[in-house]
Amino acid sequence: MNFLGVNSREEIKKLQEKGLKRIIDHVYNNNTSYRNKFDRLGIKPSDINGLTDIEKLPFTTKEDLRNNYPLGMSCVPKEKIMRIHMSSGTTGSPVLQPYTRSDIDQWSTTMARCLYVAGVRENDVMQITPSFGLFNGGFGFHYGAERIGCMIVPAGPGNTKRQIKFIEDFGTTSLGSVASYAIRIMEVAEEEGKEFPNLKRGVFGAETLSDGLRKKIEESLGIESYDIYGMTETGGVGCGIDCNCHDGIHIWEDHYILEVIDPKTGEALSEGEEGEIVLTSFTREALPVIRFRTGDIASIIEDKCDCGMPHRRISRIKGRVDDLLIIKGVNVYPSEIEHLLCNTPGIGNNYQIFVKEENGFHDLMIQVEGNISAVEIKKRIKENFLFTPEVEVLPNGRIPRNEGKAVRIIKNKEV
Ligand code: DLL
Repeated sequence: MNFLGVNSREEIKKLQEKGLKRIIDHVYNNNTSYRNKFDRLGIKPSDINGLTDIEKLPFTTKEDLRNNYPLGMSCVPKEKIMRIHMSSGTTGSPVLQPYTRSDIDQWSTTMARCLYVAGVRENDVMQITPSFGLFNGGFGFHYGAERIGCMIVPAGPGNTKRQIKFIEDFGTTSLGSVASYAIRIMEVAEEEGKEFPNLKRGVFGAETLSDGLRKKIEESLGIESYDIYGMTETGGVGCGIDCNCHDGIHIWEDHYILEVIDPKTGEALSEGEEGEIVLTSFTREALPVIRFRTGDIASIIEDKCDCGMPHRRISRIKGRVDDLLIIKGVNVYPSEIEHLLCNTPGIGNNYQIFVKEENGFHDLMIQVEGNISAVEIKKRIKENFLFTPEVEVLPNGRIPRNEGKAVRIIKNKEV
């Protein structure tokens, strides 16, 4: 089976041009919410004749999807829907993504490609630790691994000692995980003095993981790790992954049109400029998103990758637009603080940042675990970011661990 799909940029461009036109017809003709939005702006499907016309189209936001909960943005009759997935978010209605048979096939194709690029083959054993439920992670890994034909251990999250036993008992070669759960597996394996000679790779995503922490996990578990990207709105995990050059995440451009915009003005940015990732899922049927504002910050990498794949890359996700902290006039993403903490000897793998926000400015209190003085950490942060936060060093095990995504940024709460 050809897991890699396309071979050249010309092929991608042709698919995108045809795909954009087809998907605009589809959403306009089959969904009143999309049609009303286009009509209000005086846009007709016949106005979209080439890729550059995409800029005429309005963005789709999380709010649009929330406001149309449950199936107000679906473009197919309910009988065609075979599945739903959902992300709860922190406020308001959940965001729901319906899938037709064709969407599940598209998902299997893109996820199989991700796993293939990470080196997963038929003779591998893939242990899937994200949950199988409304969260898309577990099923996404499952469909990809099933398409490849490897042995699947659908462990789901939690019970880390049992996960470790499974890795040993089944000779797991490939671990799929939400990034912070990989940290948990590493910690418990270290506590128990376990080594995993069969384990070759980890496919981690769903949240930012600094290079420092990624390296620690790789060294401790003896694996190569891959950064997989995706979200509920675009049809789940699997929009892209880094290849073994590990220099940015390839986005599968035969399924997604990639743009980067200035999050404040909405204007398109050039390759190399950092901004908000915008994706159009032009091969999906039930709920294709048109110019979806992901809220994720990254930039498009200009050069062609040494691996030879024609799909462009984005830099690792730096954080979310609303994660940006402004402290004494300095703009910083929590992932940059994480990177510094990971490269500071004596600090453990878990941290929490408590943020107090007043009039758009932030004050920080950072909690870490480890054997290091708060004064030393403050000094390092001051040297790198020119501000001094409050710092508290706790004994190991005091910061709560999660089985899903970690809660690392806590806003406006008294400690
Ligand atoms: O987190 C999908 C996923 C599952 C990806 C398992 C990877 C592994 P949602 O719950 O809808 O879906 O959350 C999507 O998670 O907009 C990003 O902010 C963040 N995210 C996803 N992948 C990465 C990544 C899943 N590799 C939101 N690096 C996205 C950083 C990521 N953040």
